[in-house]
Amino acid sequence: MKEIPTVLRSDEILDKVLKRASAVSVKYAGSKLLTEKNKTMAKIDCVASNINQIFLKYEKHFPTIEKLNEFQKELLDILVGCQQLHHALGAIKWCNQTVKKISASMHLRVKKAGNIEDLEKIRKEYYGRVASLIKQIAPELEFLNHARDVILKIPSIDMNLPTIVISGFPNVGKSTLVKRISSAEPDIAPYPFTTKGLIIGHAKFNMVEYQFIDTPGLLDRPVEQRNAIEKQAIVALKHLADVIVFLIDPTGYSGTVEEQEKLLASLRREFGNTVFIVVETKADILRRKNSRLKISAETGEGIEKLIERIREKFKETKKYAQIIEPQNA
Ligand SMILES: Nc1nc2c(ncn2[C@@H]2O[C@H](COP(=O)(O)OP(=O)(O)OP(=O)(O)O)[C@@H](O)[C@H]2O)c(=O)[nH]1
Ligand SMILES: [Mg+2]
Repeated sequence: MKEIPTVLRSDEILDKVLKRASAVSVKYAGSKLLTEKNKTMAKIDCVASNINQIFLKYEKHFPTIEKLNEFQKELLDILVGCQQLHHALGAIKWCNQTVKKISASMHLRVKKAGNIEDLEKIRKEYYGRVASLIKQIAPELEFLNHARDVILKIPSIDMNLPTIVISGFPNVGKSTLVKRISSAEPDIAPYPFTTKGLIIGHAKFNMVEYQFIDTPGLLDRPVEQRNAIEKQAIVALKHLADVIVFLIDPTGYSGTVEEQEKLLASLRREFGNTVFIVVETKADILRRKNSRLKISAETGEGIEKLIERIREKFKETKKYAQIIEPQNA
């Protein structure tokens, strides 16, 4: 998603616009009263136009929810909440319009003012009303700044590339595999739930670029019990995966094989139309006797075969037909 400017706090906005307004000066207009009237109006305009500028920038740079694809929408909803985002953007729009209306009505009062004291009163009243409006949306501004930080961390995903999503229980070695196979640089650690978001890497095999997605580990539990971290993995499986590589760690370091098999079965039910490759990992520690592909992401054993399998299996996907595989692939 695109660049978003830092969202200022309400006190920062007030500071900024009032400082600018205090620096406003006008030419002598023939009388002191007229000059002061022009100055007051210029200050009001300065505050209103600076607020407008700041808020329009936010409105423009935050993603428009309706324009996002299903993956982005669902991910944004998990990470920040689409409704809250919509509400916060609505609040700044409302604030901006209200400032404009107040400014226009103050203009009329300035025109009618009969002396300099009245002008001073009008200016103070205007600043007070603007300040209370901006303070009123302080929670929304804070929320937007938090949303900005989250949105900027969302990796950019090319929906047209062949996409392989790596899934499995926590700690089975998903990140180690994605790091070995692609350009991604995920954190790897000997404990579960190290990966907390989606991490993208790329790799080219036979001139075709593939996109690999490292996901947070999943436990075998119903959707309603899944936390926001796990839900991101589900969104990737649902919207991005052409091929799902499901890792099973047979060593017992990542939960029992039975639990992992149950998760696999439930994902197969949920994503029945997606091609699965089931791989047993950590083969350098334990190699069971079965027909599944065995790899060690640690030593590199079996990785070439896995790449072969991914390329083969990708040919079974809908996206394959849309992508021109070189004749010699
Ligand atoms: N011996 C051995 N250790 C491995 C292998 N793959 C990963 N590990 C180790 O297993 C631990 C977990 O690896 P990660 O790649 O972080 O596992 P993950 O599945 O991404 O874990 P989460 O992000 O927490 O879900 C680390 O200590 C890795 O070094 C492997 O093939 N062999
Ligand atoms: Mg990981």
